[in-house]
Amino acid sequence: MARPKIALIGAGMIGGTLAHMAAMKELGDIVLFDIAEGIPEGKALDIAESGPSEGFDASLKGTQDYADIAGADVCIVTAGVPRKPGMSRDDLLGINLKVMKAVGEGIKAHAPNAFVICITNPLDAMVWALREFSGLPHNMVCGMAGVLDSARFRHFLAEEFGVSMRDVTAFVLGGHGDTMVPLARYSTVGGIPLPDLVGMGWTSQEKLDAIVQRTRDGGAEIVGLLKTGSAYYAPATSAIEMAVAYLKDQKRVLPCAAHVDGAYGLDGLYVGVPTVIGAGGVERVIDIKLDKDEQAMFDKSVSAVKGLVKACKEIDGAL
Ligand code: TXD
Repeated sequence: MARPKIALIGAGMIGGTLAHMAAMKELGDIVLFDIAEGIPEGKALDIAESGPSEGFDASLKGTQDYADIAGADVCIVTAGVPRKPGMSRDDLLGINLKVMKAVGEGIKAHAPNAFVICITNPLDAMVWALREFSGLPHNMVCGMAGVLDSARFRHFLAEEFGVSMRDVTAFVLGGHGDTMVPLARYSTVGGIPLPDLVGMGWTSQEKLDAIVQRTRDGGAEIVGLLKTGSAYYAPATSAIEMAVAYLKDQKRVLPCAAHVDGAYGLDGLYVGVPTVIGAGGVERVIDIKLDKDEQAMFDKSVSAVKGLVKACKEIDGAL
């Protein structure tokens, strides 16, 4: 049986890390696409040259030609530009919307059967735009944010409790960014919900609130430290986890930006929700019951995402 084909659109910091991880895990043959000449070719060659020491069998190719992604099983999209000083949110939105148009059309023409994971920011709006431009079925296009946000939450909780992060589960809903909704009562240590752990004296409500806030600010914390870019190791790992769930039909329960139509009272909006990911792509959206406070936070997040989508529609009349 031929190896799966993984197309990485964007060969920057996350794209390069994705290629390295996918090769090390032998997920399949890898095509790195970028408009920047030499970058995808150089990264592909450099990673391929780590193969003999690492002992993986995977071919890597760098390209500027969408024809090379033909027949890809998975496409992970990181293409875009970051926000620079003096650039407004709408400036960024306009530029990355054009990028999504080019990428969406490339996928539509060459890899219409792929499972597509979008990472480009602003995430919830870009995944929506990518779906519109590619025309792929909604269940085959999703966005990576929740896995990363909940991984950050789990890491902070494991540190606070002095336990293995493997035994910490966490739930994060809503849009990626300031309005994300970490759900304490659905987050557990060995099955014990966080509010119970507060009651048991494992931590205080104040400390838990501070961890929730640190999770919301997780991306900014890394940007503040790196100064020249944003996080890439954990974002890449998170997307790989989703790609593996699809390729191996794992039926993993993972939070991601999925098309929600019916659940949560929404009629067709991409936003972060718990899902089941398997060979059918996003196979199911899990519609959990929210309490009043959680619902209020989720509503705020939903209206922020709706605002971004509306701004996209105003920028590109075709949408
Ligand atoms: O949780 C999340 N979703 C995120 C999102 C977490 C961290 C970072 N997140 C976003 O991912 C970030 O705000 C960016 O929008 C993307 C990619 O981050 P990365 O750090 O990899 O950005 P780079 O290094 O700037 O890489 C972007 C590449 C760069 O090589 C450009 O030349 C390329 O995208 N690019 C394109 N490739 C193909 N086609 C087009 N049109 C194009 N335009 C730029």
